[in-house]
Amino acid sequence: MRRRTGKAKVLIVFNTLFLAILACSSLGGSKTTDTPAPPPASTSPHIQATTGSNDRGEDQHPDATQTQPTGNQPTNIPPTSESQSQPTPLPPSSASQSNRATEFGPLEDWTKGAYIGEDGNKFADVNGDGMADAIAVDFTSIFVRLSNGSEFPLPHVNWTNDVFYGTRQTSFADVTGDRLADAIAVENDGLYVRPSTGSNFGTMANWFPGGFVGNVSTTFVDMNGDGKADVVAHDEDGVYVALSTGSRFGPEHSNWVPGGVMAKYGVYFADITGDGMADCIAVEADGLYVYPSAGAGFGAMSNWKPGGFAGEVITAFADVTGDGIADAIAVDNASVYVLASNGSGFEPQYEDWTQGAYIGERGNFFADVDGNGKADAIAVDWASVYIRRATP
Ligand SMILES: [Ca+2]
Ligand SMILES: [Ca+2]
Ligand SMILES: [Ca+2]
Ligand SMILES: [Ca+2]
Repeated sequence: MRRRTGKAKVLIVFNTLFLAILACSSLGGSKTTDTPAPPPASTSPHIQATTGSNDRGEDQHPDATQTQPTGNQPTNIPPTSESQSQPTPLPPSSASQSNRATEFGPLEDWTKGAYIGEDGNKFADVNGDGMADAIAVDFTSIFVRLSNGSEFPLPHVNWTNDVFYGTRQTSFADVTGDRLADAIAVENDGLYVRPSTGSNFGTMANWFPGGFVGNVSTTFVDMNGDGKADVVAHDEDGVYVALSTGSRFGPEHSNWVPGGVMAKYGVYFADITGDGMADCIAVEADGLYVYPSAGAGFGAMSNWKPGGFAGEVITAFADVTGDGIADAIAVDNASVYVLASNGSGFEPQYEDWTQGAYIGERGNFFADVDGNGKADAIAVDWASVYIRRATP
């Protein structure tokens, strides 16, 4: 990870030509992109082209709650359209789906129209009211539509009034510890942060001069439980962690998994033990291998789910049950399944929380948009942003 030679500056307006082209097709002050023919999937080939970096490796998407755009399936596919095409390690046949305490409720349209960021959509609570907001990262600015608990109403507000995105990735996490999610632009030469003021993203600072980027993924999550999101750079040979001081990362950092950990269905970082410190979960075909965080390193690894649990579309980790412990979520072509964590293991049975397909054309996300303490299921389509709330 870090080393890196890049010199790309976040604010450099590169690729003017491309931007100009984009300008024609988007913006207009309104995030109402008018649904062009989707060539979605990978958000930004043009961005990579400008980095001058060639060691991107297998970029996976970072946060459990922020996932890669998926495919071309419409949201809200009726339960009948199950496609069995892909192999999944998923739902162990023994499982049953009875007695759900919670599930994802009816489909709700929260934007009433297209809301798509040129460089992706993200969901994080940027104003600290406990409800995750809808963020559209454009190449010109970052726009926010605050949640009011039942929708993401207009207006969409420009929170940067300037170009701010990372050529490697743009993330949102509370790195300062005030419960407001901040904007982070990941560049090869640094981690640029603009802290949320509650109504915009403030002054930019480089929180890790020299750069700190994972070849596999770069994730911002609280690893030591102090309320400030730290940075995790996942490389083939290790999981490098640099803690947040509240005003920068590191500079000390260490490899929490010497020798490295890689997994067929991805490696994720989320607090599945419920102690406030994010753990490392390696999703393999034969299990969910958990490395519990001890604050300055991981404790002994163990397989929490022999038999495996992974999604055909994506696998994610978020607290959908509302007990403060992140749960495992598998988005399959046929349905969305939840495997709840009890803090020391996963429940024996997974549950079907949607009773039918629920796949966003531009990605599935899990975040608590209505502030009831349970992460909700978000599907970003070309036409709108849909929510199915974790209820009750
Ligand atoms: Ca909010
Ligand atoms: Ca921390
Ligand atoms: Ca939970
Ligand atoms: Ca919720």
